[in-house]
Amino acid sequence: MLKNYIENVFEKYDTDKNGVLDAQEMMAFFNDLYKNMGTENTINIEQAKAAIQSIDTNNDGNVDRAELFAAFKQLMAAYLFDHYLEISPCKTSFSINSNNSSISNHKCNR
Ligand SMILES: [Ca+2]
Ligand SMILES: [Ca+2]
Repeated sequence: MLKNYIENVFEKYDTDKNGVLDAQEMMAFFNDLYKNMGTENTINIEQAKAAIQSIDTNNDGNVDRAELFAAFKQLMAAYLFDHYLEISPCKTSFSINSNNSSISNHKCNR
């Protein structure tokens, strides 16, 4: 389901057909997404670049299918947690501090 969606996104927004979304293409994608959600929000090229940076795991400056897939999975998980289960994933994750071997609850910074 999500995979098909990702394919459609690339079909539509990867306008130069090089298999990755660059900042221009991401900007078009996000702005259409906002329009479909009925919000007046738009993002500019700088915001598109920042968005790419946050999901660009191999740091090539572009978003490939796997990166977009991972980003959407995270987004949807966060959304589901927030809206349906009313617990945020960041509230339920713990980390072990190797310095003093304490276990700390992650603070939600969203
Ligand atoms: Ca492209
Ligand atoms: Ca990349």
